[in-house]
Amino acid sequence: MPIPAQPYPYPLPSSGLALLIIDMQRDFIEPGGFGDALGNDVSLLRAIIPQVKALQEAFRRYNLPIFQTVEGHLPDLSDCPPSKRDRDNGSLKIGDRGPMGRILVLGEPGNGIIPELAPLPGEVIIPKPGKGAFYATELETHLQAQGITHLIITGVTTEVCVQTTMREANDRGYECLLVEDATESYFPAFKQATLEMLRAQDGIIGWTGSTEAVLNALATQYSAPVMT
Ligand code: C5J
Repeated sequence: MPIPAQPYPYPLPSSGLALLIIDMQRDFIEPGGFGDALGNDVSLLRAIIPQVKALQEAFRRYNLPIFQTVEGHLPDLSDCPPSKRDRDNGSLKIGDRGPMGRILVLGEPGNGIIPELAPLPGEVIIPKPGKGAFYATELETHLQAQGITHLIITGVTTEVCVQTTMREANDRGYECLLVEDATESYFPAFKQATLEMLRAQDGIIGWTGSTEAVLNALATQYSAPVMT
């Protein structure tokens, strides 16, 4: 069953579907992290947690793969271009020590996924040094190994890491649907513009649709494994 979406229904495959959750880490969503240090109102991003959680639970129910990413750098910052660190004029720079440990450094408390969306054992977390989830990561290897062709995309922030990832995925041939109410930005106008540009020109980058539409289609197309 296709998912009602824009610019036209998204072809839900019988296999090869995965959920991609981008950067739902404390650094962006909780006070004291990178997003806060840059002067953003991080409470805006919390609004999508119930929708992302509902999708995460549905994918688990139907035994479909889930991949989460976190943006972060090695402790010696050898994978952080000086340009990225220098262009950040916030109160704390990447690698500086803040209330949740070193900003945007892998393994620090702030780099962890928020407790509401904690992965289960065996679910893959992809650390990524860039904005796109395909750049310098193992994501594509995982997707290819599991025969994934279609991605349902969620997370933050819409116009930065989510959009960059969806463009990277599209260039690699993945059919992507961005879930409108399961992605958020510190800047509502940027979110809206991103949704419109991704689905423009007959889905030049892909589709956008609602959590409800995705959940309904999943329930129709897939069945939960029978517990014995
Ligand atoms: C940013 C992200 N905004 N996850 N990262 O720096 O969108």
